[in-house]
Parts: sequence; structure tokens; C-alpha cells
Amino acid sequence: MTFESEMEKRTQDAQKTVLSCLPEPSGFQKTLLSAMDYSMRSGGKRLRPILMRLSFEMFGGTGTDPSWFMAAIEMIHTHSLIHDDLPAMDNDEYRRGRKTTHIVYGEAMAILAGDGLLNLAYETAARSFDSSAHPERCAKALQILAAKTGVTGMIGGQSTDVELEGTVIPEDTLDFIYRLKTAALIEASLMIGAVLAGADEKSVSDMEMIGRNIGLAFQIRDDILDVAGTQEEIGKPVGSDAKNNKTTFVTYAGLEGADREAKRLTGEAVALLDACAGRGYHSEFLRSLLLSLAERRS
Ligand code: GRG
Repeated sequence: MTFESEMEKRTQDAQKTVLSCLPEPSGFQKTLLSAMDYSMRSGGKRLRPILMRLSFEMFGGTGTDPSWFMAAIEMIHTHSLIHDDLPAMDNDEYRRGRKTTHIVYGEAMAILAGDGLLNLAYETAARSFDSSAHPERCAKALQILAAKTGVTGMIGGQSTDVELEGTVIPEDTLDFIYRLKTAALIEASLMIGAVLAGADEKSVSDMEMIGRNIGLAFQIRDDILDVAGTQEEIGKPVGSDAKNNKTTFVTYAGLEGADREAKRLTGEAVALLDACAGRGYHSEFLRSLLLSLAERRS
């Protein structure tokens, strides 16, 4: 199977898994549920659930269905995008090539749709206990999900980012923001797959570091695309960082320096993955996927 056809197959699998966990828009909350549904169905690469399943498979997972956590991480990711696009944050009109949730459903409903997805994520992840032969692994995975999403993870990074908007952000603070805001969910995806599969502590910690390096590279690529991409590629207008007066990695390193750093970080991640292969845990497709992210245009 080629890389492209396997990617297509895995994207469809993640898409089916994620959408099967969404409630039907009906009842008095129909508008809220429609707003959640709209946001979850509007494209997206489904990268985090794909990474989670790949990690689960790499460590030979059995006895627990990772689907619940796969859907949960995508719900949390989508919640963050809905809230990040709000007028109080980035004030963006387009996301994933479509109008943002607050443009279609209004600001109040978009706030609630984000809140709804964040709660639904934990409700969904907790369903993994029902059929798991290893409930203690599900409990550990739930802890990771909450910590990497909350104040020590994505929300903490976003708050620092929001607070410092319009200022010249020192490079080490920018690194902290990227690590929490963007890398934390990617770390969580790889760690949870490993934990649900019963991987040892060293392997879980390696997956965390792979996620960190890939997450930082992913954010730097996002900075590059915001300057050098096109609206068709990124699904929203380019130049949003400049419009919002944001310090990004490109501010410090320029486009070429940022490209070099994204590739260096990807190399670190692949080296760690190769070390896992040396201990008998191997996924050729995950390796190719990590390398392909360094070149991504969307
Ligand atoms: C509002 C709590 C809160 C957090 C916001 C993650 C985040 C923090 C904001 C989203 C905007 C942004 C630039 C995030 C950086 C990570 C990133 C590049 C997200 C886009 O992820 P993709 O490319 O998106 O995986 P798709 O659409 O493919 O799912």
C-alpha cells in the first residue's frame, strides 16, 4: 500500500470513529447540537486520532477499544478551534475552508458548542471503561487527556498566548506557548495510544517527547503557512498572525530558519521513534507520517 492510500484509509477510519460518537441534533438543544455537528464535520485532517491509533497498534494494543479516546481528542481539538476563532480571540471568519462556527451560529452558540464538545469529550472517553479488559489503563489515559488539555497543557498555553498578544514575546516564552498550546494535544494522542496498549513507562515517555518535537514542528509549519501558504491550502485567509500582531517563530528565524527548525525537530522525533523500533516497537507508517508533517502544506 502506498503512503497516500494508507493515509486515506486511516483518515476515513478516524472520520467514521469520530462522527459515530456525535449525538443527533434534536430536542430543545437542537441548535447547539447542530453547531457542534457543523464544527466536527467541517473537514480537518483527523491527525490526532490517527496518531493515537498508530501508537496503540505500535505497542500491540488489545483488550481496549481506543475509538472512544480517538473521538474525544478530536472533540477537544475542535472545541479549541471554535473558541480560538471567536472575536475575543483570533476573530477569524474561515476555518477548514468554511465559515467559522460563530459566523454561522452566532457568538453565544459557538461558545456553548465549544463547551459542549469539551464535556462530550470526557463523557465519550469515559465510555472506554465499559468494554475494557484494562480499566486501569483507561483511568491513566483519562488523566493524561485532562492534564494535556487543561492549565498545564493547551488551555494554559493559550492563556499565555492571549495575555502576551501584541507584545514582543521572548523566544523561551514562545517555546513554552507552543509546547502547551499546540504540542500538548499531540503528546496526549501518542501517549494515550501507548498507555491503552499497556506500554512501559519509558515508551510512554518517549511517545511524549516524540509528540513534543512533532507538535513544535507542527506549530512552526503553521507559522510558515500563515506567511507563505495560500487560503486554499490552509482553509482560511493567510496573514492572520500579522493582522493580530503576533510574535511567531518566523519573527525570530525568518521563513528559511523556521523551515530548518521544523525539519530539525522532526528529525529528533524520528530518531526517538527509531529507538523504540530498536526495542521491538515499530511502525513504518507512523515514521512516514511524522516525516510527511515536516513538509505539510495544509
Ligand atoms: C481556545 C482553549 C483554546 C485553545 C486554543 C489549539 C489552540 C489553542 C488554538 C487553535 C489555533 C491554532 C493555531 C492552533 C495551533 C495548532 C494548530 C496548527 C491547529 C490546527 O490543527 P490541524 O492542522 O487542524 O490539525 P485540522 O483542521 O486539520 O484539524
